[in-house]
Amino acid sequence: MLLSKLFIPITKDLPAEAKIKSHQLMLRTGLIRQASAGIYSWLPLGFKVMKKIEKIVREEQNIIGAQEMLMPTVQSADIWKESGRYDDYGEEMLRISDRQKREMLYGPTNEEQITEIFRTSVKSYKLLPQILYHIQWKFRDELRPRFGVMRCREFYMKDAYSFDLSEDDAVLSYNKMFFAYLKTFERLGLKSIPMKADTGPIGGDLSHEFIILAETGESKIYTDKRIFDIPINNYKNENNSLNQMRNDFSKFYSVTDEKFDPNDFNKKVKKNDQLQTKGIEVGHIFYFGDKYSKPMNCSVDGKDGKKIFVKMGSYGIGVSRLVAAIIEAKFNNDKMKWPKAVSPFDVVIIPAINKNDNSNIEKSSKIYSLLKEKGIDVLLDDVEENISNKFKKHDLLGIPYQIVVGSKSTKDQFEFKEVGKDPQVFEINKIINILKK
Ligand code: 5CA
Repeated sequence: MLLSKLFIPITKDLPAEAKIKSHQLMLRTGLIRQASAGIYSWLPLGFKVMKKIEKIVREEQNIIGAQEMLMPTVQSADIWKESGRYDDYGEEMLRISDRQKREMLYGPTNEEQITEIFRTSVKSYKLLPQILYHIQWKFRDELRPRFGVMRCREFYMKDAYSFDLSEDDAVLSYNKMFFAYLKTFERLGLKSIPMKADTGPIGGDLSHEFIILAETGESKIYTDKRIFDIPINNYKNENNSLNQMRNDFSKFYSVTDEKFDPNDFNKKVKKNDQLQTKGIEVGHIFYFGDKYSKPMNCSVDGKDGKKIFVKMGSYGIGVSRLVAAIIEAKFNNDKMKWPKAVSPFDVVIIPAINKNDNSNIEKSSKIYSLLKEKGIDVLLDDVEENISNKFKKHDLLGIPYQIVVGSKSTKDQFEFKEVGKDPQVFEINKIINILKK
């Protein structure tokens, strides 16, 4: 892609409400545009990053055997009346009525909808366990939408739902999801910590939030630092290993402020290992047994023919929130570096453009074609602008690799730089090998 053709409307004047770095940067680099309070359009660059995040989330769900489907955004109020949540959910729920005056709503989450699907589809224990998920827009009429897509009203979420015959089986599903979340966030270049959490309007008695550390985070967290050293790559998606993983994590104190008890913290964690800081909740998992299956009459025939209410859990990842969360985690000293897995481009070519000499731009065009041929997603900064402005712009855009075509380049050697590291001069084939890795 040529930068001169790319649709990135850079906004210089930032709205007063853009208080945190990620919100400011997402507006400045044209990732999003506000449509109305807490509702955003995703422009090409932001949409591209979000789709890459979504792909990784999807792959890790599929690995643990979760099956993708798609439920609608608009739901009937009837199922929410059955579960008892229609009134409980309060003003956060966007309620609508159709032309027949039927009560509808824009889904804030999908426990009721999936339970309705399950109860009319599955009658026998033989089909259990099941984990179903979708990646879909949600709407929550937040009292104070803020920080851009971090806490907005319309957001993109992966939500999964597990169905099991017994509580023991349900814990296995919970553990699989716990594992998938650790893997997902790791692939996104993030260090996530699972923390015991409250269940809020979703309900149930077992719950973990997955938090990434960031000063601007809304969640206060209290943890034992040693939890960072747990080698998550040692665990496998197999029951014993997953049990071991949960045991290992539960050895370390790690809670959000709702569950915080200072006496407990001081008793269980040595002063040197204590960490009190802030973080961003990027995922949240719940086990709630028959909280929905019972009132909604979602049961299967067990081995002995007796009816069993299925035991359920739900598991969310804030896909759109993650775009902002990654920026918060990776922005440092006015420089941005996207993790390679989700960067809007693999590499940017930055030629020093000289009005009287076309040679840099010609060399750049050649490398550009070559990289494209090799399947590398490359951006060429063909905008006529002085080189120091270009560098400033790319500090914000955060593409992880740069090829600088200027005084240090020869016919086939160019300055190659991984953001945050010193530049080196390499032959183009070596650059291609690094980018292909
Ligand atoms: N039904 C459960 C699990 S599927 C559920 O809805 N959980 S949740 O309320 O915790 O939301 C899941 C994830 O969505 C959160 O961890 C967060 O990353 C994201 N999220 C929640 N509310 C918002 C919001 N207002 N703006 C952006 N992302 C949000």
